[in-house]
Amino acid sequence: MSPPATPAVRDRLRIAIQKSGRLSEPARALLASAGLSWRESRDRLFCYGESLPVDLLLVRDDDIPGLIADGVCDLGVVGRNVLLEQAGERSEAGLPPVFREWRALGFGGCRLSIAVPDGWDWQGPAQLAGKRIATTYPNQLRAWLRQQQVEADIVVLSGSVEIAPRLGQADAICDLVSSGATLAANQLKPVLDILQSEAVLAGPVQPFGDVRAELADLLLRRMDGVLRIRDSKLLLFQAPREALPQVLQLLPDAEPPTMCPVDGSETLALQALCHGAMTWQRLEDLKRAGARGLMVLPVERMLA
Ligand code: PRT
Ligand code: ZN
Repeated sequence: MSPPATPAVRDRLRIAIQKSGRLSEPARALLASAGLSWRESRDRLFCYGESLPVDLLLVRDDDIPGLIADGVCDLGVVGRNVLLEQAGERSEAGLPPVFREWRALGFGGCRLSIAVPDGWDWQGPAQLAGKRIATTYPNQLRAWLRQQQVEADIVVLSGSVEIAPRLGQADAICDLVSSGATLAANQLKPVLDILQSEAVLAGPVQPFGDVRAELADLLLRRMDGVLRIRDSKLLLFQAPREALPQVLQLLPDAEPPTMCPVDGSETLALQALCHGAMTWQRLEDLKRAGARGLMVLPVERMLA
């Protein structure tokens, strides 16, 4: 099915996600774990929601804020870096804000960083005065330079920013970094992060005034449930009552555990929802503290 030509479909919610790229699979997985399923269309630009009246639009990530601004879609999954850049562009043009971050989603993490040639002896932002900085994020860079009261030339590129210093187009760059391997391969080093980014759920500044408000609420509640327990595990074990203080000390990230005595003895059976990583090291420490029969179970859903 193709999207209707007119933007207003007011009884269904439309979410834009990246068609292909770093955020597309995790975005789909998150929405699917919130209970959404779709009928895929042949052109794969529009997926009709089957389990709920929530449809997907598959687009380039850069188009998502504009689609929300134009009312073509209601929500979108996009990098904070893209959202803020386009918000900055609107603000520079004197336009009012129309989209904003609704939720951080915990994947697609990266930093928007200033990077300089390896040979620079970095002293601080003042060193960028009068220099040329290449970026695809001119609005965020401009705002940051203004904040630092540094005047520099912004060289706007559409890609391959990391080779600009080698090509003599710029002295430094401002680009996304995750592992840092790309910078290292280009004899650059990150010296400052101007933004911590990750994928976010973006939506309009104004709340929906129709049935989409309820759909968005439902979706948010389910997504919050999924996000809250993303790294959580259910830990089951037994422990003698007197070992409890030492054992619980090793579970600072756990919700208050459920406990019950085993056959009226001084041994307790416990179950605790733990939010941090349950490594082998941790299990061995728990065993040393007196826990027995430790079992780590995955948690799929939680409704508080
Ligand atoms: O086709 P479309 O326009 O939809 O995709 P795209 O190519 O613009 O986006 P894509 O899929 O590359 O990135 C989508 C989003 O993923 C970005 O907007 C960020 O929010 C997030 N993200 C997370 C990243 C990175 N990590 C990342 N490392 N986006 C880009 N990079 C690039 C970076 O620009 C640099 O070239 O990876 C390189 C650096 O990686 P490291 O690991 O070598 O440091
Ligand atoms: Zn893009």
